Amino acid sequence: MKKTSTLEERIKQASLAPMWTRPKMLAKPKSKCSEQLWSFKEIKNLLLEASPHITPEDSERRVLILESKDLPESFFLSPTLFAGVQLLLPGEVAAAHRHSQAAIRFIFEGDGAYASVGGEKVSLEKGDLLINPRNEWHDHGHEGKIPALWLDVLDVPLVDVVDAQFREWSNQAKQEVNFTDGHSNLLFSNGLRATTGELFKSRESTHQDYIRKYSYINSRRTLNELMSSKKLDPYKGAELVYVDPRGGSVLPTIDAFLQGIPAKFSTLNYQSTETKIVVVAEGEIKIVFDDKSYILKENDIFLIPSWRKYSMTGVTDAVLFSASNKPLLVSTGLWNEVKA
Ligand code: 1HN
Repeated sequence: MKKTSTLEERIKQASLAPMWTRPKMLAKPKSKCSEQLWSFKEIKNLLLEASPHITPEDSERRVLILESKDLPESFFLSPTLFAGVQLLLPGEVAAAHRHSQAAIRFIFEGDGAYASVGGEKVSLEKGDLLINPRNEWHDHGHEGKIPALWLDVLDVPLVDVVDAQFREWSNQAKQEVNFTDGHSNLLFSNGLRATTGELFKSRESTHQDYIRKYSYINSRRTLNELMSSKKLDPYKGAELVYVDPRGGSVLPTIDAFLQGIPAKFSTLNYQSTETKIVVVAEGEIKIVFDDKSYILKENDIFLIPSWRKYSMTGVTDAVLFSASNKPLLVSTGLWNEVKA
């Protein structure tokens, strides 16, 4: 006799799922990843050990991925961000390609390295921030003497989840240099903005002009000026956001910040829906949660997940670089913060 299937089985066979068995929605965010600290020294040593075996030709790039311990095998830092540390040795070239994932890079060390982004060749020094919009050609090279290391932050997981990956290799390892270092900075400086040329195009168009590099020397001068005003914010100390001079964040999905925390200054408790990756550019800080605290030394990297309440204290005078998915939250109405 034919066994009649249960209601549950027939629902499943019809490619349906009963919502009445689904976990209830969360009352507040509970991040899929917890906070996490990476030691720069450890990453650098592992990359140097790997370097004789892995060349930039073998791998797309010589990168150690900062993979959240809560997202094993995902290759992701968080549900929307990818982060990795890249090593390029003197004389090496990381060949030109482009893709629909957008990137920023923050330089740890390695004077003499350069990046060509959208035809402009920019030199890289400690603390510089590099912008690599979606679908923009880029290659890296190194004409200096010491290994170059930088942090890559990309919106890879987001591009993955919306099924919008595109990638292309160039037939030339190094792209033609059309503009020398400083071209894009000059076009946007002195309180002027071009109305002719490429600059008037919308940020969605490719091969537009934008600032390739925010040099640390300049950003640090602005931060000094803000800190010398002695009006520190109780939740942030002194903070600057890097902006696209045409308006808004440096990338549609990623914001970047530079923050000063003086020695012994403690910020008040703060939480928000952004997921933030923090790098200590100078000095040493302590990050305190209600159940744990962490000490971060120069170049160390830290992940602050959504809705985790924290405060920061300068162990010494400290400067922090950070990047977050805030623009994504703001543009979708999901930005939320609590100053407690
Ligand atoms: C990429 O193109 C680079 O160009 C670095 O240096 C890291 C991670 C995922 C996807 C593309 C680079 C990357 C990447």
